[in-house]
Amino acid sequence: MYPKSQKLFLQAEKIIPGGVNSPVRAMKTVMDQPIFIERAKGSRVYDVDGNSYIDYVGSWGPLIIGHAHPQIIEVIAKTAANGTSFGAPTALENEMAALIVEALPAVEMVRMVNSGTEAVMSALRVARGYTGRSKIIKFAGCYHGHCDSFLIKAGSGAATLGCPDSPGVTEGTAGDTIIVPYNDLDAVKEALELYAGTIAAVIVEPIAGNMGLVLPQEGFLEGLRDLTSKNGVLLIFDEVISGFRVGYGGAQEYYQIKPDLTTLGKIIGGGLPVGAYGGRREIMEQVAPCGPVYQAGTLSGNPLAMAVGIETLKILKAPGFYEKLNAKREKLTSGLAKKARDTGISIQLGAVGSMFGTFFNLNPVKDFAGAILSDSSAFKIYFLNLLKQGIYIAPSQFETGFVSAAHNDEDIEITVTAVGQAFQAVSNHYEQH
Ligand code: KE4
Repeated sequence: MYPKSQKLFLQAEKIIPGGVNSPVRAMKTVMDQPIFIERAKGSRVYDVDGNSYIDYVGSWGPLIIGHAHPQIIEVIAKTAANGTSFGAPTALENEMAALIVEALPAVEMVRMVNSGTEAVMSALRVARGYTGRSKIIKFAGCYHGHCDSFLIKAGSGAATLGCPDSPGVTEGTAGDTIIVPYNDLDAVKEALELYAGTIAAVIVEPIAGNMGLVLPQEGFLEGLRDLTSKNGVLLIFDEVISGFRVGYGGAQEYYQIKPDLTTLGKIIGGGLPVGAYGGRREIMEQVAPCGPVYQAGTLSGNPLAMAVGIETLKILKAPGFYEKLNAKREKLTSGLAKKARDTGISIQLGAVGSMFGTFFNLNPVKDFAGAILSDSSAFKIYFLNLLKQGIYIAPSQFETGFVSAAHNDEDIEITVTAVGQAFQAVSNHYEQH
């Protein structure tokens, strides 16, 4: 099935750790070797062996308008013709900053960086600099990039590979990170009391997309906002996934909560390397050269990423964009739910905006402890069966699926049919064992 991918992987393994430039791409828990993608267009990706797939990974979220969108290709060519990076301010950065500030209710000032990790790492430093406090509360199963302070009970690739706590993170660093279960306000309250006066911030994925898809329970986010305000602790919404995904105003508009700081990535770069962090003016004015908290980057706000991000946001801003996109996802997930009922498979199906997730689990999943009880062998059968049918979902139970504007009715119908067969394969597996 994948001889050319296999050959490329053997070469890659010799000179790139694990043969990949990001662990979760290794597909380690579901395949002997990853598939190498050659190209993509619209809702489809094509591997080096000529196989075509309807894509629900979307490069882990950025490709909300689909692959190789004509307007994106055009703006890259036009911008590149004027040079790729100057290390000096450009008008494009003003335009991107203005779009973000206008879109996100809680962001008065924003700094561009080059990845989600860099955005979160910088937001943490500002929070510590602004409050003069060291500790941070994060939620088990949430993933905030690979900065040391967050590689503790982390989700996504860290959870997939079973190393939610990474070697190389020092005791001192780990000691400043307090872990509590997602959706557990009592645990947050207890931690705030126990470490009163030492906590700089609580960071949360307002929609958890890195332990599979886990939605905030009624009152959870409001409770976080209330508890942090009462304790002089900053609330950081990590919207690297949810920003411009669940709506043009992200999760903070969707749930009507105003965090103190917001981190962004993925969609705002439209597939080019980008990240951003922003929030209340009095906090962001602490950032150098305006204030004393240092943060810098050679390629931060580079013209290509800005131009692609701006073009992407212009497309997202069009009236009716999200209604149309979310209706596609609704059609998909109602089809999946029906197939699960028809097959008698017990799945927990989560969905919000154009995000969706399936746990092979008898019980609703509200936190990481629940997510890891899901049946990973069933997920492997499901993933492989779908891949063979030309449907590409994230190769990990601890990720989220994304529908793009490029997915059409036929894609959704093909996918629902394929999922029915994949559920049947899982059901057959259960019957035989
Ligand atoms: P990056 O440094 O990978 O651009 O962003 C880190 C990050 C921060 N916050 C959230 C909520 C994130 O989901 C991420 C990165 N997401 C993963 C997939 N869920 C990236 C995929 C990968 O690691 O290859």
